[in-house]
Amino acid sequence: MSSPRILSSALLARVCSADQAASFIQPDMTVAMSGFTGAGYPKAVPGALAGHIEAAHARGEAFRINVLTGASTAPELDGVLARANGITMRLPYQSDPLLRDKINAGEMEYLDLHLSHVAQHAWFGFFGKIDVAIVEVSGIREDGLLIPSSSVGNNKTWLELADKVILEVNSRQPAGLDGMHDIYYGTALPPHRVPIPLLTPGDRIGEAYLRCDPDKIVAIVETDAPDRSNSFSPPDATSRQIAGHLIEFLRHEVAHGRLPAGLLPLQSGVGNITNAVLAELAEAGFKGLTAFTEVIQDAMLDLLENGTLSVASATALSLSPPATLRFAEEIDRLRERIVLRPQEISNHPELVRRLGCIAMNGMIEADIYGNVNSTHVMGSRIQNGIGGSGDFARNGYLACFMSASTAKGGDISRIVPMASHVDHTEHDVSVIVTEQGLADLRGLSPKQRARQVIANCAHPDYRPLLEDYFQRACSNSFGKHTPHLLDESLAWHERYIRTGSMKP
Ligand code: 0RQ
Repeated sequence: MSSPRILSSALLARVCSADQAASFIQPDMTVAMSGFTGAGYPKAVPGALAGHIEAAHARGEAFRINVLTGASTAPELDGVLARANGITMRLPYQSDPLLRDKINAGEMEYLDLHLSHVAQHAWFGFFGKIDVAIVEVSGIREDGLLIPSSSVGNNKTWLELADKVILEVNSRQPAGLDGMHDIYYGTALPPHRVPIPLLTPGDRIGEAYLRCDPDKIVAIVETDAPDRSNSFSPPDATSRQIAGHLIEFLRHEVAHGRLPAGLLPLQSGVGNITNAVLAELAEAGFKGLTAFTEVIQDAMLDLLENGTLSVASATALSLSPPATLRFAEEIDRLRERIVLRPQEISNHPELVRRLGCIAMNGMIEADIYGNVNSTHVMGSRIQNGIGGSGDFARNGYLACFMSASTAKGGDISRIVPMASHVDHTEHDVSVIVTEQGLADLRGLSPKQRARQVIANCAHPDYRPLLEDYFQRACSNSFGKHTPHLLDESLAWHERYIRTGSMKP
């Protein structure tokens, strides 16, 4: 037996079927898997495991596991395990519709964490013992080192902490990924930590390969399957307006000497709006920018190709099918300019603070005082998770949050009197942008911020309602520092749940 992607003859002997590999996983185990924004997740073993779980349930036996990943995965992982009712606890970020429904129906537990915290919390022992790691790689070298796949996520930590390791070797991942990764092995537990020697986004401070004790590798499954590809719609009028406001602001900051001409390292969340902002940066004539971010999406690839971006550091790719093809074709040139790192480094608060990242992320809603909700619809239904938005917003040079001013055809205002859930507090938010305009909250008191947010960001249908709320709160609030009418502050959300619209 031979395989062009598995060059270690000792390990080749451990190749088996996904079904055989899945049999190493028993009820109540904690299983740590690769995968980040639909890239580099195991594609075969979770499906086989879901089959085992369903068979056990059909026999009347309990079978659920705890699932840890890097971030969101795909229907072949989160989807199949959710459908099989196979998950007790899932962390740290998800975006699968089936899984989301199970969480919101109260049928399983979900722990939403800052992505930079996951590896260290695992090392601290906060998640208990990790029984099995299932990690996709793009190849195994003769010396047993693992060539990472299209995402790195927490794989270094999973391989080190798990009792047993199952590898999926995916030959669909471009062989040219070899050399694109930078796995830093210098992290430690306090009090033994030392500064991370990364000075610019493109620095390589570690090794190109993942290490794994060969004795822990119990099974290797060969796959040939694509990542879940994200598709991006072309920027619509709303995202172009949002991008326009943000770029005008960045230009203004450069003109006033608060940002250098090449800006500061960009962090850009996933989604159509952030994709549109990146696209507009090229149009606006910026050159030689850098990115220190989590995910490389389509527009970032365009910027690397046209010279707007000189280098991008991330932990994962998240590309549409056409961009995936382009990436594979140009991988030899891109390898010099893309560095994929463990998420504890790509999102590291110390590095984000020192580099001075410009954080640009989406939001569910913001309140008039600048508190931002990134995760919960109507305060109680999880949408995805905080992801890396907090790692970058809290520590970056600028924390920008963007969304359309309304949702659900105008029935929901995304600027509200009081956020129904807070992920990013008023202390961590610099700029809020909607298609209506931009509120620069830096240096402003709560009441000054409220005036900016209402005037610049609220939709005209809701602006008078917010003005009315704010004025009455200023007159009647118990305290006049951050005025609120507590019996009304969440009434808009309550009205939406009751009537289907926030409008009175
Ligand atoms: O639902 O598609 O069913 O209509 O929420 O909203 O406007 O399409 O926005 O896709 O940019 O997502 C915050 C979720 C925004 C995202 C969030 C409904 C809306 C729609 C999505 P439908 P949009 P986006 C790096 C950074 C946290 C993680 C992060 C996110 C759906 O940006 O997950 O930043 N952020 N990571 O209709 C009710 C509201 C609503 C609402 C939107 N106020 N009330 N429903 N929706 N606002 C990346 C990683 O960390 C991996």
